[in-house]
Amino acid sequence: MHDLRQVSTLFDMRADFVKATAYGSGHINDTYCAWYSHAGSPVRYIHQRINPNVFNDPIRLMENIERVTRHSLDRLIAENHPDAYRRTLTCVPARDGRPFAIDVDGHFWRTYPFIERARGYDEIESNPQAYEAAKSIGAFQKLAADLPGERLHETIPNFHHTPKRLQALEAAIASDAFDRASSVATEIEFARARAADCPVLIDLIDRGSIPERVTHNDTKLNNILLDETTDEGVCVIDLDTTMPGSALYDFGDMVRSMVPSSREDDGTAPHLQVRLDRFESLVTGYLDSADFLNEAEKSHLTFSGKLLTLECGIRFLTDFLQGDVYFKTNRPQHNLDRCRNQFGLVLAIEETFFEMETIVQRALNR
Ligand code: ADP
Ligand code: GN1
Ligand code: MG
Repeated sequence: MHDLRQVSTLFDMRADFVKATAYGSGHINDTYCAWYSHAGSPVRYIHQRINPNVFNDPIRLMENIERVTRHSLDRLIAENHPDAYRRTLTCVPARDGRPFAIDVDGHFWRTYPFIERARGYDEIESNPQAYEAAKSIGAFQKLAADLPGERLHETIPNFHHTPKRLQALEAAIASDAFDRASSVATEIEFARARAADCPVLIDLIDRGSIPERVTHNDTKLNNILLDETTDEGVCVIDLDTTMPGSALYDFGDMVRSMVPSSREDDGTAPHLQVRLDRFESLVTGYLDSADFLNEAEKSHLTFSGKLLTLECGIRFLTDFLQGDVYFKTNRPQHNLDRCRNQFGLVLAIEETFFEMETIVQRALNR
């Protein structure tokens, strides 16, 4: 636990610090919810320590986030949105005016207003949630498409370069630093058997068939806050990986997190299934806002779900072999369970691929 009272002094809070607790279930950053008294009224903020093992250039990362969130806010205000500061993250400035602060240990921190009356879900509960979340991501991509200025920084280069993710797995198998490779022979075999899938999207991007867009790149359900009473999409959060990418990375990662019949870390899920009803809601919600997709993008929607799930499973397996250094874990085989779950979902998608395609076609032809 960091000294959050101390952290709070680094920002221009204009409110009295009361208390803070660790918050959320993100796998990457250290997130705290802090209560303040603002001229006597209770108000909450999020203080977040940026994970230095994952992001090696926090200044550029925050430059991206500052640009994207200002652009969203400007748009919302121009539209006279009554809820503008709840519909986008906004950076609370540090004492020196920058959108981040550095503590005595050299850690980078940022502060956001807490988005109230909204929730992020680790596990989906209903079809309207899939519809709303996906609609929010389509809208986010649309808004990001007219972000003025230079190309955003790549905060994690090759983040969704699936062949490189497979290479990283091979390197982890070769070094086998924790002597775990023999215990995961089945999972290694599963990944290797799908090597031919890995370059499909990257090749289409390289050939120019799929355009580069500004995308979020980490669109799992709990990174989209939904209104706690209506389920309406309220705010897209976790903007660390918002950078040049493919719309299909965002769509595929939503499939990964919203269609399975189990939690991401349930490694023993028997007969993990694709919930086709969830998938239909997801596709419909996404297409209702993402009205800019080209033919190559449209024809790879289902495939992107399979690929992003495979890629994520490969990343969990790699981290397991490397001694659990990237994703936060809270039990010894946590990453392995996550990997098994993702690979179970890949299989389920393979088995229902044609039904999923039919749903996509139906949604496109509405
Ligand atoms: P990580 O990169 O570790 O996933 P996130 O930015 O996603 O970090 O934050 C972790 C969790 O904290 C989110 O899933 C969400 O539940 C919560 N959270 C983050 N920012 C806010 C915010 N501004 N308002 C409310 N909840 C937030
Ligand atoms: C991480 O940060 P979080 O928990 O929202 C990861 C994603 C993975 C996801 C798997 C920066 O997302 O890429 O898909 O875990 N984020 C980063 O749950 O690596
Ligand atoms: Mg997150």
